[in-house]
Amino acid sequence: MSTTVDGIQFSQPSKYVGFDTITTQIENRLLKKGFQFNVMVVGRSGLGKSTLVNTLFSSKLTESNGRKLPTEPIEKTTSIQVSSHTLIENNVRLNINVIDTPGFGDQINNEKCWEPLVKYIKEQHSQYLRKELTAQRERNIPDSRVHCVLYFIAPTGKKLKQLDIVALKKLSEIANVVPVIAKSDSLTLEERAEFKKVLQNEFINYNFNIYPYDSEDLYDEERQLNEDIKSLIPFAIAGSEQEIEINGERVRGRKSRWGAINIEDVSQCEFVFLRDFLTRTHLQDLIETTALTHYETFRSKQLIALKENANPNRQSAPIQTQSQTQSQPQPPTAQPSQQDLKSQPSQGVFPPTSLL
Ligand SMILES: Nc1nc2c(ncn2[C@@H]2O[C@H](COP(=O)(O)OP(=O)(O)O)[C@@H](O)[C@H]2O)c(=O)[nH]1
Ligand SMILES: [Mg+2]
Repeated sequence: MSTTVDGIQFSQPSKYVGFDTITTQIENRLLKKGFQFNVMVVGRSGLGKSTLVNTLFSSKLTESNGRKLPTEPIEKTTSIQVSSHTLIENNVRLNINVIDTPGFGDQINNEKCWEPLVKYIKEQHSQYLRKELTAQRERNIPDSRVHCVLYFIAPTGKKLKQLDIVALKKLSEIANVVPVIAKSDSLTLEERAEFKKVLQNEFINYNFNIYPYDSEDLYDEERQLNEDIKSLIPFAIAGSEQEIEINGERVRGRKSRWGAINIEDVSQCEFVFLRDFLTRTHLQDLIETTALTHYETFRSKQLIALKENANPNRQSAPIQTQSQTQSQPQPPTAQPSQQDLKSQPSQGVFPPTSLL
């Protein structure tokens, strides 16, 4: 029996062929390979970044003791520390890289402390591109591209600081940024709702490109889910690696000045929304959007710039030097500026002429 829709003939084989197992075949192959998820945590020290990562994956992925005394030295610049872990749940292997950024926002002058983060993200794109362009490229190129930046905002109740404005702008141009209100248990529910409104307005005013993005490819229910998530962002979270007893039940929680809170109770804190968003509904989308949007943008800019450089008769303006670009901080704009575009090759991120 066959039917024709829009000129395409649909028919069912007269006996079972078995190609419907292709989804299982794909699944088996993916299971064998495992999944790679790279998450960067950004925010001043002591905002609970390490605690949250450990709480999210219910595992000790990183040391979460913060700086305990004011006398403890702080990092002189933003440093980057990557730790790798493999988690297994029902046969699914998830390799997680946690990219910690100690020292971010901890200096007296924090003007440029976002630069090492942007450089790191671009370097991972650049490394991937280099591997992709070699003649004998690997079948599975190791993926160190940053799939998600969790950006921790201090629970001040006030408008964004200059550092947050610039860092959020720069990071959201090149990666999936998910802002969170850190340690939200230090605010009352009313203060929290008010603060969230302030921040949502700030995001609109500064035109940040916050994940998840609108796309024409989404089904209606996916679009609705994204709308719901956008209304929650920035998630007001609290993390805890400890269990406490509330009403005779042992739950993951913390004792705060408002009493004890169960961080898995959505009426008290939005940790569960964040966890479901990152792991249960958008994990694959974060990975895919990094590859298909952020990396793709980087890749095409690099290849266009390379082509222009290779053509001595090109008409375009000369590429600017690093010192020129650094001395002119850019006002926040929605799209990467022309200057960003031209300046990338000169930042030494990607010198692959010899590879082509
Ligand atoms: N009140 C509160 N304290 C937290 C929270 N998360 C972490 N902490 C505490 O804050 C301190 C610093 O946490 P840590 O995760 O090391 O911060 P990091 O420097 O941002 O990685 C530790 O004493 C944590 O127990 C939270 O959500 N609420
Ligand atoms: Mg830490």
